[in-house]
This record gives sequence, C-alpha cells and structure tokens, in this order.
Amino acid sequence: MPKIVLYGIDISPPVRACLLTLKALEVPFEYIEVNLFAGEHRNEEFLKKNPQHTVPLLDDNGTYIWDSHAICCYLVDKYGKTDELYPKDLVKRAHINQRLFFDASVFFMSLRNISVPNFYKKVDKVPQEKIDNVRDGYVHLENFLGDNLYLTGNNFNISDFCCAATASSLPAVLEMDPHKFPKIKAWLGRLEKLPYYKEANKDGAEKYIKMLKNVLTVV
Ligand SMILES: N[C@@H](CCC(=O)N[C@@H](CS)C(=O)NCC(=O)O)C(=O)O
Repeated sequence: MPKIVLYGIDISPPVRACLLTLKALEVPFEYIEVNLFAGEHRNEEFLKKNPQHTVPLLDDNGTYIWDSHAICCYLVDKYGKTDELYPKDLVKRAHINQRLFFDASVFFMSLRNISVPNFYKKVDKVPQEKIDNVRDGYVHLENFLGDNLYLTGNNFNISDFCCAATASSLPAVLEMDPHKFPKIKAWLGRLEKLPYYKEANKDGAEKYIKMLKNVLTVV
C-alpha cells in the first residue's frame, strides 16, 4: 500500500470531507496538521506541493492533489473496494458531480467568502447579500434532497460528504432553521449515525462554529 498523507486542519470543511472519505474507504493514512493561522500553508515547502496554498492537500506517494472534491473522487477511484461512493455509471456520476461542483462553486464558497476575510483580515461586518447567498445554498440543498435519503438517491456517496461538511459548518454564519429545512436536518442526522462521522466531521464543525459565531455582525 503506498503512503498516503493528508495535509489539513480539522476546522476546515473541505478537509473534513476528505477525512470522511478516507474513513469510509478504510484507507490508512497519515494526517499532518497545517496551521493556517501561523501561515504554514504559505511556506516554501507547502507551496511547492500546492501553489494554490489551500488545504486539504493529498500526497499519494509523491502525487499531489488539492481541492477536496478532486481528492475524494481520486480516493474512491483508486482505493474503493467498490465504486459505491463514486459510481462509474455515467448518469449516476454526472448527478454526483453536479452536487460536488455545487459545493465547490456555490455552497462552500458562500461560507468561505465570509470566513476568509474574518480569519485573515479580522473583517467582522458581513453584508446581508453574503448571508442571503448562504440561505440560497440551504434552499438548493433542501430541494436537491427531494424525497431521497441522500443527495443523489438512497445511498450516500462523496457528494454527501462534501456538502455535509459545508452544511454542518454553515451555522457559524447562519443558523439552519429546522422548520424551513427539515430535509437537511434529517439528512445530517442520518450521516451522523456513521461510526466515523463524529471524529471526521462533527468535532471539527463544532470547533469551527465556536470560532466564528458571535464574532460577526450583519450589516
Ligand atoms: N475548493 C477548495 C477550497 C479549499 C479552501 O478554501 N481551504 C481553505 C481552508 S477551509 C484554505 O486552505 N485557506 C487558505 C488559503 O486559501 O490560503 C477545496 O474544496 O479544497
């Protein structure tokens, strides 16, 4: 088995999506913490591996991959005993990709656009439009769930991991009203039952929420 290293920090939703995937696949890996607040992601050594200076970063025996969505797809394709978490079937995969790209371009970005200015520039005033983007994301996710148990059907896959890592962190900036979004609440409840969910996602999400909540004022 080649040596797999995941670089990350557990407050990061994209890092937690990769932790969920690695745990689900039961792939052994080393986890190296990158202290973003100390700028470790911008040192020369890290930039050589990921010039975009983001975590998560995967080192699979010298092959470097960044962006959580790309990492999760790669891990299942390479190490999955089955393709359940990222099916090869063209239509199933296209539906999963849609949810992954939604997370990458809309859902997680609605959070990052608020958290990054706070973490690195101490911006604590958040324009209402940014909060509206978060609410729009919740609305889309609730609609995607429809009558299904999970995001693309009745089995979970990596799109559930990526979107759940974001959804469970978003209350840092906007509480998720369970009356407006009952399907999201029930879906997260289902994922919480996974034996590795607490360690891989819940604990980090709670830490993240504690860091940001009550720090921000909507203007
Ligand atoms: N689309 C990327 C986003 C990764 C990302 O924004 N990571 C944040 C932590 S949550 C980060 O590394 N920020 C430091 C930086 O961008 O310099 C992914 O899914 O991996």
